[in-house]
Amino acid sequence: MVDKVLALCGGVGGAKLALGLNHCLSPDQLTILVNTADDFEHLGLHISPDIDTVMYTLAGINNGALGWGIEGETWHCLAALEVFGGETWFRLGDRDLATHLFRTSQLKQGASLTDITGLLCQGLGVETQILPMSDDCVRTMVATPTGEIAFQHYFVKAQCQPTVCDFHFVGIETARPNPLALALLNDPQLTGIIICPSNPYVSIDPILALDGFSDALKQAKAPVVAVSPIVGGAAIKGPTAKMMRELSIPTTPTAIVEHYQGLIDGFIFDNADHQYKVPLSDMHVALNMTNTVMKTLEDKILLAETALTFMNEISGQKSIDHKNM
Ligand code: FO1
Repeated sequence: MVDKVLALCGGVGGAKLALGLNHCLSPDQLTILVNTADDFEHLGLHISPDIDTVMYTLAGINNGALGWGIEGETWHCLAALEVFGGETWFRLGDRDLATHLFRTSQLKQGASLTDITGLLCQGLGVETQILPMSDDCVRTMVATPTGEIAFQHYFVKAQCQPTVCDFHFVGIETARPNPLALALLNDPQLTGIIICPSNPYVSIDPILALDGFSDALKQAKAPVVAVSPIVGGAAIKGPTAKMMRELSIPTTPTAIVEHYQGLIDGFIFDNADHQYKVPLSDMHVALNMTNTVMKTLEDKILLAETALTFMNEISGQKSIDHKNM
């Protein structure tokens, strides 16, 4: 029996599982807490890439080919900007621009990112609650051998080419976690927390690094289940595996469990990584091996169902452990 679920999520990979969960759960059962450390100000606009990817995915209008932005997008504004020699390395589509214009104008009028995201979701017909990890400003900086660069400059402008030495989340010391997410972690009706297969280092870590969030996660009575973003030594999408190699972290599911050690109760990894079953079984987390590659909607729903069933299976054990603490 599932009451309420909190999913922690970044952009593209995480949004796929979020869509599967959205099919399995009703809007009052699912809350998606999204990384906002990728946010940045561009051409005077506040862009929240991961929130937009999750929001467009749940609204059924995401651009499947690009992985971000809106399906059937036009680029007239970008083309006109190019004529003036304006910055076009970060491609803002015509329809997508409306999201950023609305968000930016609302922020200027004093609304919170949480409330604005709620209004955007309402406009797009998304009933599930999508929450920014914080209403305060946190920005990922990427340390490279030639100095620190802002995340979107690394990811989009430099196409993830620079070698990664470290990450630094500017503003993390003072940013407060979203109070609605903290309240949910304490809600007796919370059945489980799912860490989507997003990049652990730049999508999930900023959420976990928010003041008090990891402690609240550890104290939650509901089990925490993570889905591996690594399959067969590679990441399905994005630079996770490249980052791991550059940080001298093995691109294995065991390295992902080590990263989340002390926080997670269960771990879902791919059939392709069956050779890690033995080392993983020594790591004090419940294990579930399945297909985690989400190509079709059916794959997303199946993985979501597997995660929810697995979460229920281990929730009994966690409540016994809590009583004995
Ligand atoms: N990603 C790109 O690779 N190139 C782009 O031009 C680009 C534009 C863009 C515009 C709005 C938006 O919400 C996201 C956009 N993204 C683009 C995706 C995004 O920057 C990254 O995928 C995430 O930050 C990583 O999670």
